[in-house]
Amino acid sequence: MAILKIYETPDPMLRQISKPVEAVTDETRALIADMFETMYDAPGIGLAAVQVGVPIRLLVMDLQEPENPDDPKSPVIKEPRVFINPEIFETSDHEVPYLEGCLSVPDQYADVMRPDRVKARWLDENGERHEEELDGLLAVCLQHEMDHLEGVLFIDHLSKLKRDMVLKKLAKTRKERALHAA
Ligand code: GNR
Ligand code: NI
Repeated sequence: MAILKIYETPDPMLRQISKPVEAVTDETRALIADMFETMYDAPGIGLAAVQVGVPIRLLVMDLQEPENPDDPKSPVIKEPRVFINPEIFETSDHEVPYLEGCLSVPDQYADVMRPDRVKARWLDENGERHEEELDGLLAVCLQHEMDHLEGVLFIDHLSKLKRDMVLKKLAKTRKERALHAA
């Protein structure tokens, strides 16, 4: 297993359109294991393969929600999920805002509007088909990850003014980091 490099904006890798996974093999499963290790290390709740430089339609997710949301010391429930060649075939008409972040736009957060429920199908790490209606953070995260497969970042959903603000803050954070590291 290995922690992989996460590509960050404006790297052109993140603008690639990811290709369908033709067959779920041991090689796919090795990449999935590395992606989980990379995601937990970051830490993040989702990761698309293109974010680690492999533009294929594969993403992993683990919402890692606390058992008791009112008690920060309660154990987190780990629920790793794998989505291969995911498709959203129905979305609700009701959109809700969610404060999103992205490992490829580090430490920046902004409200993004998305449908609050989606029906999706996908394959898992064994090549088995799944079809489910998702809501809450799971629906938000799946849509965020599926955007990555199309070369889209959450900042692309913002107004130009807001996007430029986020990118300016990102540049500032990077400059400060470089100073601290020196
Ligand atoms: O870790 C992540 N948190 C998050 C929070 C709100 C909405 C989406 C996400 S996904 C993000 C990890 C990531 O960049 N996945 O592509
Ligand atoms: Ni992301």
